[in-house]
Parts: sequence; structure tokens; C-alpha cells
Amino acid sequence: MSKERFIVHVDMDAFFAAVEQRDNPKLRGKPVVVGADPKLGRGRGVVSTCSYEARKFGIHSAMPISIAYNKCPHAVFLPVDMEKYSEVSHRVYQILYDFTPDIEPVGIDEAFLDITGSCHLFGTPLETCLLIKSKIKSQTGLTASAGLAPTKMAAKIASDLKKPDGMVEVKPGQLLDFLRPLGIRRIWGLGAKAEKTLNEMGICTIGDLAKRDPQGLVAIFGKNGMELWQLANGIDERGIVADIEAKSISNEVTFDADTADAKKITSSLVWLCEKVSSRLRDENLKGRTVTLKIRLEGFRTYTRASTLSEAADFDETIYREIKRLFEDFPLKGKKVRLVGVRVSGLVPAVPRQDLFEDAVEIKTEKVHKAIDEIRRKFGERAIHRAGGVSL
Ligand code: TTP
Ligand code: MG
Repeated sequence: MSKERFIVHVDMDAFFAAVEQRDNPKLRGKPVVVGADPKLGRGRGVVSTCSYEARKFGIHSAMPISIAYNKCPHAVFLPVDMEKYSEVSHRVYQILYDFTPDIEPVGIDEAFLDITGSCHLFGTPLETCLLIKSKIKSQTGLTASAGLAPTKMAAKIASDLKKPDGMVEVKPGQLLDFLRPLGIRRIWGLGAKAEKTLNEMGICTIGDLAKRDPQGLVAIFGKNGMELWQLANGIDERGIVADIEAKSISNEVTFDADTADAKKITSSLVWLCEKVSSRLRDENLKGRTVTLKIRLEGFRTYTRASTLSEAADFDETIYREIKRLFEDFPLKGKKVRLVGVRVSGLVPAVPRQDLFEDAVEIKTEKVHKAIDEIRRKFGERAIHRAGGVSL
């Protein structure tokens, strides 16, 4: 028997619609549909998602927007604001990465986490999940549903069972009891056609499938038949395929008062670059994409990204790019409320081995290591590059 695993599947609730309801309190408790313009029922295109209030009218993702309009003309219809949702998604992922590096991103709002090795830091596996949910709630204002189970498939199913704001735990000894009564369509990747074939064989639940002779299933479905039988019997050894590239490291700061003072803003950017690059070095990572985030007075938020020719973890390299992005940003006399620096496209920082490596670079690396050490000993604000300010 292989080692017990604790797999978590986290999925944000009604993601795009929940972000819109969070940002506009007037939308809370109302049917909200995010997607194409309904044009009073003549619109083309589809629903991206809708709030749980709208789901009561039978509206769902991928439904033609004209049908959604006919089902609930008084719903609030909003366009997709991908930039905004991506930003929230980054925040959610950052929270998840505080719990474990073993994360498999599935989409903009869902991920698998393997907390087997890390959950002891936070309590029991269930307590860890509850902490993940409450961190997401307190830091983004949004709810997520989570499933905790010994396998990926069970974790994915579990996260969906008590949506929204759900938490379902499947203890290792309960896996088969958990799966048995569920409809076969719950099996990952099992489509309508396979469901129909299985139904015709008298197989409706996962339990029905588990009892069948696997060879009979292989005769009909080929090697997928064996996999189906295994999944139905709780055999699912698939691991988390961690995607380090999806991770990003960022820091941001909100000014006490909105400011147009370029010196103040660039000092903050220097400080943020120091912070981000120090975190990169702590985690032995380097990043290729540098993103500047600017929120102007009135809350409009912009991001500007740039790709470096080589992954970096030095303050200077990151700041040089951020400074350029900031200088190119048309402020047009507007005041800035918040600035942020993000580094993504991460790769492991391989220790330098080449004896003929650029001596200056090695020296710079040593300097950074020394600075990191001082900060660790004496605190974040102990040492700063000239021009950076403590905020
Ligand atoms: P989902 O997680 O499938 O849906 P959801 O978060 O809106 O609702 P649930 O509570 O059931 O998880 O998808 C995440 C986001 O992806 C969703 O908010 C909008 C987008 N999306 C589309 O744009 N088109 C689609 O067909 C689907 C399924 C999702
Ligand atoms: Mg979701």
C-alpha cells in the first residue's frame, strides 16, 4: 500500500461573477451574468459564468446569452473583465503557494494541492484546508470551495459537492463509501457518450461500475475500460504536476494618500523590487516576466509586463525593467493609489558552477546574499539601496 496522501482541490465560487459582486455591493444577492452582450435577447455569444442567484433561473456557463436573457431579463449582464479576474487569480495562487509548492494549476480559478508534506505546519489536513479557505476569504473577499481526499479524482468531486463556500473531507478509509453512490458522470473525463453506453449496461453509479468485471469493460472501452474500473475502485495514483512557471512572486504598496510625486513612486518601486528579488532568492527562483501594477485614483488598475532576455533574481535587473515600464506609463497628471511589482515565469535558480562565469555577476550575487542575511538577522528595513524608502 502506498503512502497516504492528502490532496486538495480548490475551486473559486462563481468566480467572474463573484469578483463583480465583490467590487459592486449593489450586485450582491442579485442574479449577475458575466459574458457576451445580451442585446435585449438578440445578442450572440455565450455566458462565461453567472452568480448562484442567476443559476436558480437555469442559467449556466456556455449557455447562449440570448437564452440566458430570456430566462432572466432582469439579471445584471456584465462584460468579461479578464484583466481584473487574472489579477485576482494571481492573488489566490499566491495564497495557495504559501501552503505548499506542490500545486497543479487547472485553470484561472482552480488548482490541486498536495499538502501531504506540508500540512503538519498548519494543523490537521482538514484544518489546513479551512485555513486556505479563510485566507482566500480575508485576502480577496471571495469564497472558494475545497475538497480534501486521498486521490485527485475524489478531491475534485468533493470540492464540487457543497458549493458555494463548501468543504468536504474524504478520509482515506472512507474513499470507497464516498464514491459508491455517486453518478458515473462524476468520473473525470467521462463524457455523455460513455455515460449512455454504461447506463445501457445497467451501470449508473460509481459503485455499479466498481463491481463489474474489468475485462468486460476493457472489451468495450479498450484500455480506458481498465482505468475506469480502477477509478471506480478508488485506485488513482496520479500525482500533482507542479507548475512552477504558474507561480509568481509579488509585492504591492498602497500610498497613505494618492500621489503624483514621481520620486515617491519610484522609491517605492525600488523598495518593492528589493523585496520581490529577495523573496526570489530565498526560494531559489529566478523569473523572466516582470510586471508593473498601477492603481490610479478612482481605482482603475493597470498592469504592464515585460519579458527579460534571461531569468533574473537581482534587484537591479528587475528594477531597471520596472523603471522603464513606469516611465512609459502615461500617468497624464493622475494620482497613483497603489503600485506593485510582480515577477513570474519562474525557473529554479541553478547554483553557479562555471568557473569562468562573469566575475562581476558572481560578486553581485555575493552582495545580494549578504544583504539577504542582514535582513534576515535585523529585519526587512535594516538595509536599503539608496533611493529606496521604508514605508
Ligand atoms: P468554473 O470554476 O467552472 O465556474 P465558476 O467559478 O464560475 O463557478 P463554480 O462555483 O461552479 O466553480 O470556471 C471559472 C471561471 O472560468 C468562471 O467564473 C468563468 C470562466 N468560464 C468561462 O468563461 N466559460 C466557461 O464555459 C466556464 C465553465 C468557465
Ligand atoms: Mg469555480
